[in-house]
Amino acid sequence: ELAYPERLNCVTAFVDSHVAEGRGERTAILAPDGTHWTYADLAAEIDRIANVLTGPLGLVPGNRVLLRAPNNPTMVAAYLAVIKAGGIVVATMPLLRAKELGQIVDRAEIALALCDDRLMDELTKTAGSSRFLKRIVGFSELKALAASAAPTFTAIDTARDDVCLFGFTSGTTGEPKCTMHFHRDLLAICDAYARNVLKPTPDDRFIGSPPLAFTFGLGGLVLFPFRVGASTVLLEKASPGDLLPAIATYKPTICFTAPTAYRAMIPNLRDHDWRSLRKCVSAGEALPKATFDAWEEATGLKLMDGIGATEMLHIFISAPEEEIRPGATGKPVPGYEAKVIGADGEDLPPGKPGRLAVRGPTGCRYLADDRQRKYVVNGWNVTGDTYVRDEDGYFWYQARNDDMIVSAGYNIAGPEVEAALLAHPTVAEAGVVGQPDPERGMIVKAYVVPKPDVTVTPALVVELQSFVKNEIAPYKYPREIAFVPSLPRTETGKLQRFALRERAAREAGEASSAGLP
Ligand code: 3UK
Repeated sequence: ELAYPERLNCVTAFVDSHVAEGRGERTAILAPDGTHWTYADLAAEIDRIANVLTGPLGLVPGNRVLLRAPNNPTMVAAYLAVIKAGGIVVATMPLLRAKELGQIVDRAEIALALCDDRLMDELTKTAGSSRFLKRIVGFSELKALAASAAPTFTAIDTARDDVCLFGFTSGTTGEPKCTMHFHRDLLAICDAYARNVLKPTPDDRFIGSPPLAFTFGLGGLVLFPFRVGASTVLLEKASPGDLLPAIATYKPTICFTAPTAYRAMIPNLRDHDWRSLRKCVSAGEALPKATFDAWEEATGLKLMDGIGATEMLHIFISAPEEEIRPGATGKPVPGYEAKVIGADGEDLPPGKPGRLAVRGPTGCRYLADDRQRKYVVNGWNVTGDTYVRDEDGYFWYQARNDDMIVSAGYNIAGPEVEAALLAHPTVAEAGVVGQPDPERGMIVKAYVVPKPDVTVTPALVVELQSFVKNEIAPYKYPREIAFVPSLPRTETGKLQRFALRERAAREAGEASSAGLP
């Protein structure tokens, strides 16, 4: 059981404790702009900004503050300063446009925003049409104000159950949902998942790609390193092409990114020195076994898969390296329980696919949203994923519930067909959805990005089809395959299946050679 004191401001545990206990000179943050902040430097930055927030910017506890920036040191200092001052952080994805920012501002009733100067335009447009947003402070203005503020600030005496973070889901279906998390939740993900599964030490150095506005990135690039006094490398640009050179430069030991990014890095590993890495975490989407195998073959490292969700704050099913079962997501993180349930909420036995339900130290609290009753049922969080549990308690991902393809009466999980295709040497990426079909209801349609230098021919279509029939049950093979230069993805690295489904619906009925030259 995780027990935290009744009065708790989590920033004290993430930063101040290291300074107070003599670790102030250890490195906290490194960045390509030359930043090298010790924990003492970070603590002073946070405190100066907290003084600006509570002084000239008029923040009072409970106020929500929007943050908009790429992953950089000022973003992290501002993030923790808002929380230390008793405010609630609402971090936003850098690619969001004025309309989406406006939805967030209105839902969260945000009056103050702190924004990287390079990303001001869309936010300024939002402010023009919002009755809530009153003040946008650019990072350069914030730094100027902070430069003349005092470098010490006493943390606001919040309760462990005070909200400190609003996490917006990406909203692939309908409006984005706003989830609320407490001070203790930010510690709980470190003390459940990180301590028991990832097991970082103070000498670890973290790196990765997820935006800090995505709780996968917040945990992996800020909270997990800071909980143990380790260091983090913050990259504003972290595509697979940027990540490998950064790994060679900064020699990190732990990497956080999406399964597709690991896959994209494999062919280029030989050109960069990645050998400092000792642990690699994959989340956000299912990790295909072919990607796990290829990464292990190239590096000798086992990718650590883990399923997390904005609603749960971070990862709740995963496995320490020595317990990894390739192809499975893992077992419930210590402190969490998980089960597979049927249509009426009944527990299903091992081997039967059903909806995943979890409970533990973190959980879903939507801000004023009817969907709460759908996500949390009898105290269990129902994530919307279809899973199978095996006899040994490992959980095997099948699909998002709405990514199941029903074809001629069969239930086919798109990700399983993708995983089969990815095992073929010509396939770089694959996205599989249902395409409306007059006879079968749906047929399995695959969008395939071929590896560079692969010549796309009708024979390759046939070859991929028979390859899939050999890998998995033959009825699951893609009746149509279209070759595409890239697949649509969200800023969090997820395949945008709804976009592929729309495309497939448009292409329904066209020749099965769609996409061939
Ligand atoms: C899917 C996975 C299979 C799954 C997240 C780690 O992804 C995160 O949060 P989101 O709210 O999406 C949640 C949904 O994404 N998913 C995530 N990881 C996996 N599916 N295998 C996986 N390993 O559908 C889940 O319901 O964007 C991930 C940490 C924090 C996060 N917020």
